[in-house]
Amino acid sequence: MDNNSFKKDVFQGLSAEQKYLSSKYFYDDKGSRIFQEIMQLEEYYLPECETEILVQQSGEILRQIPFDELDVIELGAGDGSKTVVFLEKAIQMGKRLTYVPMDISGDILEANQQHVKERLGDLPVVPMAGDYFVTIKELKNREKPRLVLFMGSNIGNFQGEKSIEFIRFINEFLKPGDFFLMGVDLKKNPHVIRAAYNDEGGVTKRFNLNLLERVNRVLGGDFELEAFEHYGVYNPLDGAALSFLVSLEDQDVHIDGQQFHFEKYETIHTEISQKYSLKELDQMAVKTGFSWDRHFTDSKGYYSLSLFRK
Ligand code: AVJ
Repeated sequence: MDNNSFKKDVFQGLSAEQKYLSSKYFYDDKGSRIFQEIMQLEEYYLPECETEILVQQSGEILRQIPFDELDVIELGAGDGSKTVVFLEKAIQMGKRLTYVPMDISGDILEANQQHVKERLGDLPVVPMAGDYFVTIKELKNREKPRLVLFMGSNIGNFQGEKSIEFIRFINEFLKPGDFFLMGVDLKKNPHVIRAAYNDEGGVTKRFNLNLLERVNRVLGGDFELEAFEHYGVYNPLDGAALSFLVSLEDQDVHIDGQQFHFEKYETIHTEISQKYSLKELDQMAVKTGFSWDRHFTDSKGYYSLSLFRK
């Protein structure tokens, strides 16, 4: 991530009427490590649900996909530790795959390749580091049928129409008959969702505050971390879990010669984690140009792997 665009985004976000910082900046080395901790939390049910579906239903998902040979393209692949379960099943079923993991971080893609090598030996892997909006275009001329994976409920970070635009972008990349498999956190008991973003141990708080630390580290800011608090809410009316940082004092912060004023209890909006119902997902599939969809949910009904076909 280059510091100039980070700085530009931070200045823009902190100058807005309602201050905001983009959740994409959570994931520097430290933030990525804290996110690994979040994934181990009792309260943060998402990874466990997704793994349950992959372990128990990969075969059923793959039976919907009638290709013997295909490219499996994963956006934001991370270390691939969960995806191997799915890839392994596909190979067992006799499918000839090429796995194309994409991620911003080249380092994590190396870990990904290690994982895949250990578990799946000679599976052809074509890792692509960089912004997937850019790198995916390089695949346009490949002939084989496609399955695009977008796991981990990352779709939740897109606000409103942005999620529709994103899925349309995937749809435009696909050829008729191709598939898109997306991990989605579902609407459920609001207490359960609220707790997932307000863990007892304060890991989510550290994750959120790391954004300010990153501004201090990288842009030479002087945020006092003790003067800000984490606040997570879930609103059942629209299914949005929102995270904020709350200024506990009337204070000024300086970043590279620029001053930003915070009134007492003024907030910085840092993340949206949108939750969906299966009905809403059906509507999204239609809106984004898919003609068929099917949902694979965990035993609690907390989470869905939703398969869309063009
Ligand atoms: C990685 C975007 C799915 O929104 O649940 C976890 C990130 N934020 N705890 C989510 C996150 C706070 C996570 N996603």
